[in-house]
Amino acid sequence: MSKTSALLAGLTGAALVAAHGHVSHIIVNGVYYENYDPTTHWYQPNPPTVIGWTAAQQDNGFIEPNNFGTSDIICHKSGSPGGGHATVAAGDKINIVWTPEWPDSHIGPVIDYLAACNGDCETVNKESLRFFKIDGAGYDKAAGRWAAEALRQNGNSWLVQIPSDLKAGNYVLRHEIIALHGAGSANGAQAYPQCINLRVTGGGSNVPSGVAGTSLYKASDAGILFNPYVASPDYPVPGPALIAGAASSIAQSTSAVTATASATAPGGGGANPNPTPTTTTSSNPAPSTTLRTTTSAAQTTPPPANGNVQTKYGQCGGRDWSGPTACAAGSSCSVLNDWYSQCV
Ligand SMILES: [Cu+2]
Repeated sequence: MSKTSALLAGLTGAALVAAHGHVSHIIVNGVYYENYDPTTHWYQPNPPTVIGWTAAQQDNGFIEPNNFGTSDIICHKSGSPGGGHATVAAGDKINIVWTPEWPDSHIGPVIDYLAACNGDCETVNKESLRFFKIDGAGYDKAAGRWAAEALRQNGNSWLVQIPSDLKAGNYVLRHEIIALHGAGSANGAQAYPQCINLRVTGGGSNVPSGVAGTSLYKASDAGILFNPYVASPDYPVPGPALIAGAASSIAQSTSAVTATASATAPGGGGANPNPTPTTTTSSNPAPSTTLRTTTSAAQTTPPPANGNVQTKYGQCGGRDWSGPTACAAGSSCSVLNDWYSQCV
């Protein structure tokens, strides 16, 4: 990691503690692949070519249940394909690493899907993707914890195994945490989908059928409108059934990094410049023209919470909460339930 990227990582890491998160990288057999970073790459005129999908998640935010029928649920807000991919073998275990720290209040399931691209994933139409579920963990009664808590305890990472009999080809991996701290109320769940392009080698002939991203969940699903604040909850993981032979999750562990690789561009050539995102957002907190023409850390990093003021989407109250209760300008503290209030 260069001095500059180390500085960026340090600055953004500090600012994200009170926010949510995104997948920062994946590790495949010790090899580190950088993911799309919405808090910096979004603002760069020529962001690096990465394996992860570009999305308007500059706030590390989420998709709300009322939008589960829109294309934003497929690969996050205004998602568009990553410019490259990582290569994995069928049967490989991939460590998917989130930015530190996933908020401990954000309990809920961790779910992984694959969808065949039937061609290059870098140019795929996301509406054509059909996702099949390769794992999906909710509440583990034996361990007494939610999958998102297990992820936190596993170095903010999740280990996913590519089915060993999967047919070789290009696939989008859709990894997702659904936070349930507000899910006892209508439209209170929060989906954090993260999409990554994979070329799967080896394998067999298995081509599971799947469903469109816009058909994965409904706001009224039992696992979406759900009060998690009960003893030993009976939680139904939402979405389609697991594919045959799949487990809800594999044994979790972290992965050591022994090498770093760049995303492979389609056709196997060198890295191409990633197209500048063509979508814009009116909720961008700062003038986009300024941000898009600069790459300095100071101007691409969201302002950190200042002392007693919580950043937008951060926690601002709830039982046993001792942190800030005031919200940054442009947001106000909203009580979601006895356990959690949020700056929105
Ligand atoms: Cu949140």
